[in-house]
Amino acid sequence: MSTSNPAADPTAQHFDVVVIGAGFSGMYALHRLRQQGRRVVCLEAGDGVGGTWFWNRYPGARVDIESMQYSYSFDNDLQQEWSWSEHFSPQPDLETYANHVADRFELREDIRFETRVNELTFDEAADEWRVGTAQGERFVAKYVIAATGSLDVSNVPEWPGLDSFHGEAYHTSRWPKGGVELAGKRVGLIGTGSTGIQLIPEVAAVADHLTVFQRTPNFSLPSFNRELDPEYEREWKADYSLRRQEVLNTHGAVLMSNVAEQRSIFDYTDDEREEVMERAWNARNGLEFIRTFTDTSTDPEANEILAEFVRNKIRAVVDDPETAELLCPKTYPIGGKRICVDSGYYQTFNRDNVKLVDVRAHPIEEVTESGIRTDDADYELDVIIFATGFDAMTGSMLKLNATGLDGVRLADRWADGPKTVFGLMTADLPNLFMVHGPGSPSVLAQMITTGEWQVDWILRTIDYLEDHQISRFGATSAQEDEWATELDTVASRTMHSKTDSWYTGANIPGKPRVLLMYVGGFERYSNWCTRATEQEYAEFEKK
Ligand code: N01
Repeated sequence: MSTSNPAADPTAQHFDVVVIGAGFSGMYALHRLRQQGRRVVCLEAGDGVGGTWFWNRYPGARVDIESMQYSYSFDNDLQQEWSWSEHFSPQPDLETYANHVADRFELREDIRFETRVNELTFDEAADEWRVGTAQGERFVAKYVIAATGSLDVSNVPEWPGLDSFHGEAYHTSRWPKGGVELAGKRVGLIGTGSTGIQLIPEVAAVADHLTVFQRTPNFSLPSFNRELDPEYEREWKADYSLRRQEVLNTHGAVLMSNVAEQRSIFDYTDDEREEVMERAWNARNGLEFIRTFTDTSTDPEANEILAEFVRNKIRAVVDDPETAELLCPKTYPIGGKRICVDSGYYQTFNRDNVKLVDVRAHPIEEVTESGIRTDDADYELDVIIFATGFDAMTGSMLKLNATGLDGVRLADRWADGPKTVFGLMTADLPNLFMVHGPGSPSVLAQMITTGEWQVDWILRTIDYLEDHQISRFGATSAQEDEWATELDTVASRTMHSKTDSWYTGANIPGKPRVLLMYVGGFERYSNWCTRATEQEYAEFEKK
């Protein structure tokens, strides 16, 4: 590989590739680049590996994809020897797994922990990136791979008085490693997304009192989490490699069980479809329930039938009818926002120590010294938990403060929403690759396996560039336009773009409203990327 010139910046540390982030994709990129003999360093802001599963350590944090699938596929010995304890892994198991992988492949020696990248500048004279960190270190590399995560930058709304609160306050994605003592305390929790829904039952079980501040209710399905069935594990391991391949030919990079009827909801009489929905509900397959019929994600009338079935499940669990109605989503289609899965969420509202507050009707006005003030009441609290989500998909990229060709800032290029090619590259920032970037399937496909796939695409591309002695490689605006057209084409078939959520940036005031991920399915996505490789990157700019 043509390496960078140390004489140009003698105090900087020089590498072929800088990988940003030691989550699952960053760790895999590091491993493969080392195998290829590249000089590589991985810069990680945290003091441990695992990315999302390092930061989000709140009680109840758990993945909603089954453990046998939500794991690395790149090493057969690893996948045969590793055993998961639960069907859906909790955060501690995922963090343990990430640490095991880091140790097994001796990754730590090339990871710089507690090193947050806060500046990326492309040096046009040398065709290499200058990388600065908050700790004052400087790195230089021809290539940068940003494996910075889709959900990394926490969102805490700017309520007046935030700093005045005398109690403890935590955002769920920065939960202290030692845990938080909640016993005997009055806790207020804001937010009822996937995170809040997982955390609320755990808090209610230990706190003296829990007040849940809900603005928009979510559809949540029971996870039916359980110990991993050894027979099921044996079946998977017997043909793991084949199944991993099959996964890549599916929409969400997940193999589904066979409960889905794969027919229109209107093919059934009212009674028949109740029976089909009941069977799918009881099949204990978590998120799969939403795929029971072919048309509920595209036809509003079909969607409403499924939504009402789920609302009736909520009404059947929650004792107080007023609370039950508040918990029933009625303003958007089921599946428009990301579906949640839970362990006892709705049951929690039958407890005497839990109160649901509707902050749509009575918005939070300020945080006070002693709690939260809405427009009609004061809530005295010892602890406030912000389960208020993330500046998703673009937040972590923009935090890198990247500047590309002709001094163009990424923040300016993306001022009206991100523009990318396959979510892997963006014009004017050559030699910079993203994993799970905006415009890729990211959170809509199983992220470990598709992260491996994207890293493989990037590494194949780097091989090509080195073999052909190309020093500068970048996407063009014309390609971005073409990809934007494809993004719009597939988006128009779903309800995501019509629903306000973090998928569309609608959760962050002032953020452009754009559907941030590719909803055409992983198989279709990977065909686009593979075609580009087969055509020897004909549309990309090369120098
Ligand atoms: O974040 P969210 P999350 N006033 O943005 C509320 C993944 N994940 O951390 O809907 C009052 O979904 C906001 O209300 P509203 C998964 O992909 C996965 O929960 O904007 N409330 C909402 O209720 C998930 O989708 C897993 O009206 C305010 C909540 O805060 C993604 O992470 C587990 C407010 C934020 O919900 C994000 O989930 C956990 C305000 N000003 C997370 N601002 C699993 O694998 C925000 N809210 C299972």
